[in-house]
Amino acid sequence: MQHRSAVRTIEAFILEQERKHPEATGELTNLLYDIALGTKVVGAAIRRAGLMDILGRAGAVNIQGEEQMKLDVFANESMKSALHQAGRVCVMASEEDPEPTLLADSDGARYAVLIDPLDGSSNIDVNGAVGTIFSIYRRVSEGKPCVDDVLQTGNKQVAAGYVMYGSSVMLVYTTGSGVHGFTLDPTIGEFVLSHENLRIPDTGVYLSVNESNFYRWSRGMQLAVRAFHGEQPEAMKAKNSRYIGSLVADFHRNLIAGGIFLYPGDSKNPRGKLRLSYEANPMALIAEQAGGAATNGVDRILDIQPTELHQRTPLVIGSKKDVEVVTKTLNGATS
Ligand code: FDP
Repeated sequence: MQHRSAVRTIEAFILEQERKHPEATGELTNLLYDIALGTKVVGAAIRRAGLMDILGRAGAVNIQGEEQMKLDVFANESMKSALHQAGRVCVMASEEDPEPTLLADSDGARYAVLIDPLDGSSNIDVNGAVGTIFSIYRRVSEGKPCVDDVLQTGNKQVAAGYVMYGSSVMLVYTTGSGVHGFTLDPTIGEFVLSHENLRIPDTGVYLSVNESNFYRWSRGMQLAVRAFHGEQPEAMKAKNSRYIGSLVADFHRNLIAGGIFLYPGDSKNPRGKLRLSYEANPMALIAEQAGGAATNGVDRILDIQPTELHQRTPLVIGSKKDVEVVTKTLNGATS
């Protein structure tokens, strides 16, 4: 008699998926599991952060010129060590490090990983939701791993995901066949399948954007946001504004309930704020796999060739029809 457990752990689920691909070696499964383990360590530290002295700034300034916080450093080190141990990853790039880190150069190290170890870090001091984002590529280098391994277009990602440290800890990932969500059960310390095959509604109810930049946006972007405010109620119902200021948390809400997240370029920062390779690309793959869309306003995010590791990009991501409203409005405003 076949026994079916009510609880499906992330490990069991990934193995189940892998069995559908007889050619799979299990390496990717193990790598996803390494990442899940790293995020459990980060999540545990975040839960204790208010009690331990790790909330304050570490004093260092990261490559983006932002003050690095102690938790940023901790999260970066924890993820690196989780990825280093098993020798599956040849090179890792992180928001916190100016250059990619070489982890292994053996033939067994077939993957390159990019991470934003602690996204939304300005939320830490106020006990707000933060996240970890990851993106996995197949190594392209022969011989010594190099920067090309982490400078691939998003459409080459073999897997991508994020962990949100919120009221509960959730891991959401895709390997290119749907998007699945797991919630950490703290009593057993396992990520348990809670959201199988997530689909984002075609039209969303939420608008997530930092409106303090409104007067620095292009005319087209201002028009699109006014449309979402319900300026023409006969054409579009007004959306609810929700902005946490943490890409993972804002995106996650919109993925579940439907909505659009915008971080456009503006007169001060023409390329916006978010990073293409370890923020926009992984989220774009998840959005598309869930039936949504992601662009920089003109081009599909996943088709943009990165030229430098910490490159920024404007980001318009979420429910498909809402993303179309922005691209059409931007197009109309320039034509
Ligand atoms: P943070 O700087 O706090 O790490 O990745 C950058 C990011 O957060 C995103 O998570 C978030 O969506 C955005 O910046 C918030 O930027 P603003 O404060 O400019 O709105």
